[in-house]
Amino acid sequence: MPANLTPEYKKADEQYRAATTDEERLLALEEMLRTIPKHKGTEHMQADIKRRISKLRETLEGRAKKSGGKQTDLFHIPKTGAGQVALIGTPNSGKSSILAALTNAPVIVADYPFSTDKPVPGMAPFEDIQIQLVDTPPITADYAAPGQVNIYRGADLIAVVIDLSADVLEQMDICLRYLDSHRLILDDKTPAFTESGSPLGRKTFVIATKADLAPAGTLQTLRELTERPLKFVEISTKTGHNLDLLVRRIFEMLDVVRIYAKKPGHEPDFKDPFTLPRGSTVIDLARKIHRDLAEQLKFARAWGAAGIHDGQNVPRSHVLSDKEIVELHFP
Ligand SMILES: Nc1nc2c(ncn2[C@@H]2O[C@H](COP(=O)(O)OP(=O)(O)O)[C@@H](O)[C@H]2O)c(=O)[nH]1
Ligand SMILES: [Mg+2]
Repeated sequence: MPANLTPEYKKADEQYRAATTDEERLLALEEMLRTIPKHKGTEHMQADIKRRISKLRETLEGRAKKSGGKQTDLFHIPKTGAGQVALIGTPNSGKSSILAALTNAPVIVADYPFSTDKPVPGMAPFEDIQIQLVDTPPITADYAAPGQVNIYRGADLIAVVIDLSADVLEQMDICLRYLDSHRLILDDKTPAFTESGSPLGRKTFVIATKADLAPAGTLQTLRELTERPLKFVEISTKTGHNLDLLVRRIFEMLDVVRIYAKKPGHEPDFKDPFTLPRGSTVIDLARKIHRDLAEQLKFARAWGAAGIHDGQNVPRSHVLSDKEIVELHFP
């Protein structure tokens, strides 16, 4: 290797060697391409990385076609609801108990380690929407199921589950190391996207659980000694402490808006709101509701948005706010 390679490049190169799936290999290669010093001396290497990237892309696309779009990967959980939150934690940290407390998912809660061997999704209700939580196999300092990283790559939000009655610093270290080694933590040190636009990190927060068993001051110590600017929510699934707050915080972190669609001449549909990323506009909503018709949208009216009168006409570029009612008019 030429001596002038940067630490970032070397890190990406290590990630490439440590990768366990082709998706991860692709991400690492893209990162290598992004970080390699661009000069004459590395031209061969750049060309080689590009060649490997296009070969991997072909393999992955071929695989996707073969499976007819159907997902056969055990570690891919199709998204439903307003957002997907994947849990991560060491054995017995209390992950399955969180799903058992908030969803109807058939999880096994047990006081022996490794009782969860594949991801299990469940839906947690929040007001008038559902949020998808995914229980996962535990990770340890030197083991995670091969392919498990795909759960986290596919999720909107990652929840690090820490058992407040056990060694909190060790658990935190194991989880953050794992997420870091896969470049899954979103902070100002990690770029959000690879050169070709694949998102790298995921928003991450901490569920500090078993508060009923925690020695006083444990959460405080954990907060102070965690060098990342992570949000913490303290709960107990045993007593129900802060379970409602947890779901609310998750909703806030998902950063989506709920929109009640209304057909002209009808009442709004309050039962089944559409959810879109905050910042979405009227035309984004139209695309979500009527993929083929969206571009023909004539006009829209909105109720309950800041700065407009109820029922006022709004342009395609109107930015939607949470709980707004929108009526779309097509020719
Ligand atoms: N006291 C108490 N025990 C809990 C709590 N959450 C989980 N547990 C217990 O911790 C053990 C491991 O929980 P489990 O959810 O299976 O952990 P997982 O391995 O991370 O899925 C079980 O015996 C649970 O009953 C809690 O909030 N308080
Ligand atoms: Mg479990």
